[in-house]
Amino acid sequence: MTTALNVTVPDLGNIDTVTIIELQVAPGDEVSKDQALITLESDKASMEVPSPLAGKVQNITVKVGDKVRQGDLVLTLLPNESVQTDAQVASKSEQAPKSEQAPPPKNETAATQIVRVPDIGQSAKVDVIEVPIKIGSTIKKNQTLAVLESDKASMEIPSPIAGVVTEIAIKVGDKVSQDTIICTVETAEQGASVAPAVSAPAQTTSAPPAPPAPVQQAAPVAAPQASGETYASPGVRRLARELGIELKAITPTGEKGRMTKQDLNAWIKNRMQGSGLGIEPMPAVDFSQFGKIEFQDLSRIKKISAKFLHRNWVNIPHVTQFDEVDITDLEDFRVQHKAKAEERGVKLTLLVFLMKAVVASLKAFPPFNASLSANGEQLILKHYFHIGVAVDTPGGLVVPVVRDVNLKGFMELAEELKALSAKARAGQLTPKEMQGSSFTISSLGGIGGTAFTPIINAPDVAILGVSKSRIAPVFKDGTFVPRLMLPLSLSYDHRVIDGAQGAHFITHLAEMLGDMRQLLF
Ligand code: CAO
Repeated sequence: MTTALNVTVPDLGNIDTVTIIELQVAPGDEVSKDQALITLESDKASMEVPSPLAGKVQNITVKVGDKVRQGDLVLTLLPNESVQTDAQVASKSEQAPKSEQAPPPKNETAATQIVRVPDIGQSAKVDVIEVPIKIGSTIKKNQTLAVLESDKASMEIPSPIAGVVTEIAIKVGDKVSQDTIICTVETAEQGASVAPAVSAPAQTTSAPPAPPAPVQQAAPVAAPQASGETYASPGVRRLARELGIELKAITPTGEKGRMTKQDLNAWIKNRMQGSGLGIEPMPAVDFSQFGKIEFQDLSRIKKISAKFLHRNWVNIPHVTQFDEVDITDLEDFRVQHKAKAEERGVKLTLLVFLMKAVVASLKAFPPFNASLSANGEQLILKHYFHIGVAVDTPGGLVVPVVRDVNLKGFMELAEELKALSAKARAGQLTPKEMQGSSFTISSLGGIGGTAFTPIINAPDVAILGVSKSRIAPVFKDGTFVPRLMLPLSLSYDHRVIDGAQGAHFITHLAEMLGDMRQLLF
């Protein structure tokens, strides 16, 4: 039987407590050996707790924000291969023996300070992954001079002094260890005092460097706001580096301006979506610079529909055909039968007549009652007539489907529409009730507007937008007469339907709505 393994906080050197700043795994996740599980941070540096073995995360006993000490349990792991011990497994940091001291650069002067790599808590050489300074840069005290990364942690090396960088001794890709010279800094004051993490001042060129500082004094992570640097865990930095991504391009959302893995993933996703079209993604704008703002979460439905609407909008070449239909006689008929419908507890609105008229036009023009095959080479013609109806709900737009509209009468449709829209507004529609449409109607007629361009509810190939009817003068039999005109906006997929078919369809629909008796044929 596989024994669960306790993974604990590793040796933290001289650091007493650290904060959990990121959980990189969740219960149930399969992890490989050495995969980062959790990111810890002191006020000086961040480090990752690697998985001691390959296996499955069973339980996580800490959460982001928790303060932990060396030996504290962070999670339990079910190893892939059974282990013979129930001892706790902790990732051990190697103790840091003093490394050899590099000689100081030749051009030291009395006002020049040499800055060296402090005690980084390990003897092995680590990678230089960023050198965010240039020769001639004026730097502040605590400004990051270099970012170093081992396979367990990344750390930013702050400048112990303010001044001007006169020489840089390292570059990205170099391997460094304690006391490697980073740069020389010309200070404002001669003989200015240096932090313990830094070598002795230049006037003591021949003297050995000052003893390296303990790790907690050596590697404070510069606050991003203060230094303009990016604040990210080693895993995020590593991934960004592997993918050639400049972390500075990404807006961090983590605590204290920290770049999280989610920030990086969201940025990559956004780029992928954007680059698929060959266009730049939307830039992140800090609107607070222009005035007071607040954040409001989008509703769940809005988030879901946003994806589908965007997908449909960019994937389908839309054409929208507009028309105005004379529904004067239809409205008379509707008003005549309204009371009868009310007796049955339903509202006989224009929508049910539109649904029936649309079915007649779909029968006359089968490509409108179809979907394009996934490879784009075939039209799938449907012999059923299920009509999607866009319903505005407090949570956002949903599209329940009324099935077999061709087989149902006006009253039955009115009843079904009433039930479906009530369910939609109560957020009780089942996924099945929103699937299988062959054509969709989006009616904004009860609200207003003269026309709009509806987005096709793929895999449908067309959608009918309906705006508010109004009395307008129509020239008929040699004179202007007041008629009730209904604006229609038909969007169709131009890969499937050409302009002439679009115009034929809407003209046919106008005829049906103009004289509903034609539905009998
Ligand atoms: N012109 C003028 N009046 C209209 C009309 C039109 N085209 N369509 C409906 N009306 C009237 C109705 O007759 C009703 O009037 P009374 O209250 O005086 O009887 C009133 O407007 C309200 O109608 P309704 O909205 O209750 O009923 P409906 O059958 O027309 O529509 C439904 C039902 C569910 C489609 C609708 O309520 C709705 O949610 N529409 C919004 C759909 C939407 O958001 N689409 C946008 C998608 S793209 O983002």
